Amino acid sequence: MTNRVFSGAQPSGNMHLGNYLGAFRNWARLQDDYECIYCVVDMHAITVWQSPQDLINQTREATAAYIAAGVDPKKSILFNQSRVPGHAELAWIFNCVARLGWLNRMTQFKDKVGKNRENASVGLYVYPDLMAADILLYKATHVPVGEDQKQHLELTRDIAQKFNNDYGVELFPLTEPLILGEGARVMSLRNGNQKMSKSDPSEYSRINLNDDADTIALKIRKAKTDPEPLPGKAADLGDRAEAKNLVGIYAALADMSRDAVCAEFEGKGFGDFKKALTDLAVANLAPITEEMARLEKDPAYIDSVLKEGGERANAIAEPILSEVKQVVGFLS
Ligand code: AQP
Repeated sequence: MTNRVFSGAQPSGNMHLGNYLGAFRNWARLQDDYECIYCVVDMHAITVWQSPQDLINQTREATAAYIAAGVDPKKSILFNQSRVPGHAELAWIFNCVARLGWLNRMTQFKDKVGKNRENASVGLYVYPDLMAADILLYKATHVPVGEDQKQHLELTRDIAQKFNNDYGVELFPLTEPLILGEGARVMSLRNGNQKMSKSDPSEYSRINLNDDADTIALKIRKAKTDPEPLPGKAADLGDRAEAKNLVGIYAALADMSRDAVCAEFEGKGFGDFKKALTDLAVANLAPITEEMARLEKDPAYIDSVLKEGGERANAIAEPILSEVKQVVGFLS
């Protein structure tokens, strides 16, 4: 079987450092070893309200972020989800395979809706079924995911297994997670126990991929820390959540281990460390920000990338979906 990677991000605005270190940068690195399909998951984005014009702009912004981070639309397939109808069709079949009890256990849904469950969209609740369809529509063998998406990937495997068992086939693979590098989970700059997120109302919680150098410097300067100096070993950071997060970000940006970062800054306070982190973040992000701005000035190019990617994705998806429909017993 081809080693095929599928991954995606929602075009819900504010692409940030967590998306870059936890996803986009890794996607670019996988292109030499896997056949890669990268999707801007606009159908997932509308599980919470998006104004149509914002959705269009954010879809282009997400595409620009993927390319600026190194995803090559010639090498990989890059498209927006709604272009390939198979995602919705397979998701419906999976809605009939997944059990309510499985979805009730999804922690991301609970975290996102909080006490407002009755008012959440049904789409948000069945989001993991659509994610399973995204992956299995291409029989992807590997999915690079942040820690936060591990539970959804397990559900994808459960759905694949139940489908195969129910129909007595070996149609879907049991997709493996690829959790890569030090950037697996970037936390909020305001609260080291919460992940950095597009939807956090505080701009100071995240570094956006379109922040300029001064904004990055300001956000890092304001990042929550503690008065203790850095220890020589990462394990001795103990439960200092914010300190751990900044050390983790430094390690990911410099491609070093957390231990190596601690060894370099042992005994120094956060004043010095934050200056070094700012220089490193600006050096890494400035070329990406610049490339995103250049690409966003050329929406016709972005749209042509998505169109061509959609055609290539559809060519893989169609025969797989036909096979599924035949197995299920749909006449065509
Ligand atoms: N903080 C993070 N650290 C590491 N990886 C992260 N990812 C997101 N946040 C972090 C990874 O980025 C990819 C795309 O994520 P997404 O945009 O589809 O959805 P999300 O995980 O729900 O991201 P946000 O920022 O938290 O969005 P909102 O606020 O809209 O829910 C995924 O691979 C994800 O792991």
